[in-house]
Amino acid sequence: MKIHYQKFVRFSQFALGMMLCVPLAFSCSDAKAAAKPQNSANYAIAVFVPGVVSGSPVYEMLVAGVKRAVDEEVAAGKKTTYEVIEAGTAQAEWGTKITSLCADKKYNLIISSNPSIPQIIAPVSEQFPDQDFLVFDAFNEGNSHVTTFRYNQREQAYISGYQAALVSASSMKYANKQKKIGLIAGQEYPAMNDIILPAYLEGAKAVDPSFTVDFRIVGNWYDAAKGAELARAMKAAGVDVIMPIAGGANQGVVSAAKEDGFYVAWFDDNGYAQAPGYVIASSIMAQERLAYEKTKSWIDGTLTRGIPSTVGIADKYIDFVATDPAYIETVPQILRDKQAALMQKLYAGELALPVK
Ligand code: RBF
Repeated sequence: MKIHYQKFVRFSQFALGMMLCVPLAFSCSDAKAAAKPQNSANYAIAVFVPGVVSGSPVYEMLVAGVKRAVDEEVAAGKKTTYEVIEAGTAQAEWGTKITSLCADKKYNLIISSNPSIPQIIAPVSEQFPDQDFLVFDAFNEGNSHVTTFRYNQREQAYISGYQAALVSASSMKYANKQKKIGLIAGQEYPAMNDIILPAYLEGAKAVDPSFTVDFRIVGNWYDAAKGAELARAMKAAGVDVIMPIAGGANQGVVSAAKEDGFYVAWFDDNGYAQAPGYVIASSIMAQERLAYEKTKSWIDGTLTRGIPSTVGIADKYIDFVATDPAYIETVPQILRDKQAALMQKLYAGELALPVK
């Protein structure tokens, strides 16, 4: 009985799959064929957020970029849609959630972001070989349905470390004599341990080779109380500038900075408004622009699929925000000039910081 039932279920799933799949496949290829000359395709896009959007600059920018691309399609009269699916903080569930998204067969494209995603979608992509994925802040080779873009985070973290060290070594109000800066991460992962942390130290050492980094882990991407607790302990241990890369937990670091008096080097987007007078750097990745551009090129059929790309300072996908009034007010001219000189060297290619 049971076997029959399972067989029946399997058959019905298959039959249902075929019923859903065949028209979808046809409508999809029809749409794609017509996409270029008539620009008339309608697509359904899922934005799979591995975590929660609010409080995480990378995810806020991701959603904003896709939204801008889809809004333009809609304004041009197309029925392209996007849906944001927050996978939540239980990382063990992300694989199952992505699988069921594919099984829904509702989405022509699944967009996501973070370095762990390619590994999670590898088995899913085998199961659903026609499903297209576009993943930012990630690297993957050898799958024509998985297109990745990563940022040169050696550049991004180097300019932060350089600025953090300039401020720490200065006579600014909250700077002390110790050559110690901090980094608080949500969790450890290869891009953090092998690229961001070493480059942050590398940038600091370019100011003074005696700099060290106090590196601590929240253990998740949401616990602001833990973020504040770590930041306070670091400040007590002589750290005067902290770079938080911990999603929602960043807010704890910001409030500890205001209460205990230390500086914050913000990462990923413009963070000067988080705590004017305390935020001394904003080392940004142009994830909103990249997500917008690549969603658009996927829609119009011009995206080179299956190829990993790395973007950085040369094309302004990595940059330092030096024009914000809160930056100009907080950081003395002499330090801003030094940061600007570093950026000039990077823009001009006189200093090259490639990622392997
Ligand atoms: N960054 C966030 O801002 N919020 C997150 O919830 C978040 N979750 C992550 C989960 C994993 C498994 C990994 C590997 C990274 C995560 N990141 C998160 C970090 C993000 O991808 C990126 O490295 C940092 O934002 C620095 O650019």
